[in-house]
Amino acid sequence: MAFYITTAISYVNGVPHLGHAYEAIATDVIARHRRQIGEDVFFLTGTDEHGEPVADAARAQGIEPQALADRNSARFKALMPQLEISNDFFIRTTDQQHKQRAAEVLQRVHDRGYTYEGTYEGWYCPRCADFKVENEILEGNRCPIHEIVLTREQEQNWFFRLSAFQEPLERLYAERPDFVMPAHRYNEARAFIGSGLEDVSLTRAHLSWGIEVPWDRSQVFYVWFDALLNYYTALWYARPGEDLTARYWPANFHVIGKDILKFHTVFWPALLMAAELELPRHVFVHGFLLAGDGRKMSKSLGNVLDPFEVLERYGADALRHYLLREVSFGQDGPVSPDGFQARYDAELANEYGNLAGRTLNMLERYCGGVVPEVATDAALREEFAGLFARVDELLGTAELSAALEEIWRHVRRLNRYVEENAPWALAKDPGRADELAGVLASLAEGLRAVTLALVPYMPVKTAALLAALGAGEQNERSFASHGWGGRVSALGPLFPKDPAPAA
Ligand code: ME8
Repeated sequence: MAFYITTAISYVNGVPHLGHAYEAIATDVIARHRRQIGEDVFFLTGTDEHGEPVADAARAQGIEPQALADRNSARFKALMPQLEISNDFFIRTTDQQHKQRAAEVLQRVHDRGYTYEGTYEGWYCPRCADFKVENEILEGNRCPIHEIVLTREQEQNWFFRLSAFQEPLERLYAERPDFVMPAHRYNEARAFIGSGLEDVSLTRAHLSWGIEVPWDRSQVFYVWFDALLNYYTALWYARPGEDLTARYWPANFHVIGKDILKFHTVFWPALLMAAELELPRHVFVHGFLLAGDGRKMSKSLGNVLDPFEVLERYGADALRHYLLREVSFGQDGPVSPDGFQARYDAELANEYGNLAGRTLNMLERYCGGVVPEVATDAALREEFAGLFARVDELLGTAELSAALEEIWRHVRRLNRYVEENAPWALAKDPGRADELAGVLASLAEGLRAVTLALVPYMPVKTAALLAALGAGEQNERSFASHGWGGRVSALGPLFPKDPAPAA
């Protein structure tokens, strides 16, 4: 089964920050989970390189927009392997093929009568590259996101007949209550549509940094239409010599932040309808990571927390775990170095790391380094019975934190199982050797099960642990009734306390 998932594509007027990392990580967890259950996944991410914000930032630095885009796009691209992101392609909207394909789609929208020439006048935020409607504007004519003063803009350009899609969009929302998730974002999008759609400007006359409008060379496309189409154009050229569109279109999941809801839940489906293309199955809207000061973390507010420091010292898995554990996915939530440290120590070093360490040690010490091939504990098996089904169900609706909580409950259960059964005491009594073998087979199997469930979240450490457990080939997503006889090998602390920075 094909499964196509995307992140938003990042603006290259700035450099990557924790919010970008968060979105990529969350999307990656879903992609890895789908691969794990055997689906044919295509995972897209990339950079959004045209438009006013990039042109302005380049001008301020005295360089060409293309030079700025090249430099910053490379930083976003380099971040992906550092975060262990398993994207299949990295699109840049300055790619020649994207420009060609996007222009073709927009030409079709024009040919089908959904554009017209007009004069646009409104309050404009150059950072958002967006005109603001009256009820969004803050006091003193300021942008609700960037808090900078908006400018009054007027120009002749081409309009997209968004209003023609009022009824089709209302029908879409009535028929598909899971089109936008979570539910409060669906309600927000539906309310926006319900308040009445106005046509929107599709092109820009005063800007040259963009995709040329094929039927009017004096204009370039408004960056949002160019950017949204990345989800479609990428499939056409991501794999040289092969067009993946039929295989993966439409997208199953677009993962985006709440500030770009309107574009993805209103403009995007309308644009696809205008171009006669199939609509995505779901748009998942996540919240914002907030800085200590409680505001959105963003480059323009200058309160960015650097993910690179955490990565350098603790590695990608620890960051991935922290972000998805700390902030309930779909909500806003604060993140901080102290919060990271507390969770790292309590959950990774103590709970999971210790469980792994002592299980491996006891297998070595009491079982000659082999997972006993005996029956596992029936009661524990019962408690693990629903784990994978529940994780699959939660991840199916992008409830990443809830699924992780479900897994973590089982990690804690295994630590209690160790305490309850005290294998070190059993080992002192030769008459209880069978009991000891059963306990350690159960622990090994429990550890294998939670670790397999954690693979999408922590791909590096889980691979190392599964290998050390001699369970590298044991991909069965269930709690087996027997130990598998794997040969255990030594593994240093999975999550060492106070690790030294990587060399
Ligand atoms: O919006 N917490 O690009 P972008 C969580 N180019 N997510 C955050 C965040 C934070 N503090 N800050 C930003 C754009 N994001 C457009 C998208 S898609 C066709 C074009 C999220 O670089 C933000 O919500 O400003 C968005 O989903 C993504 O990072 C890229 O933001």
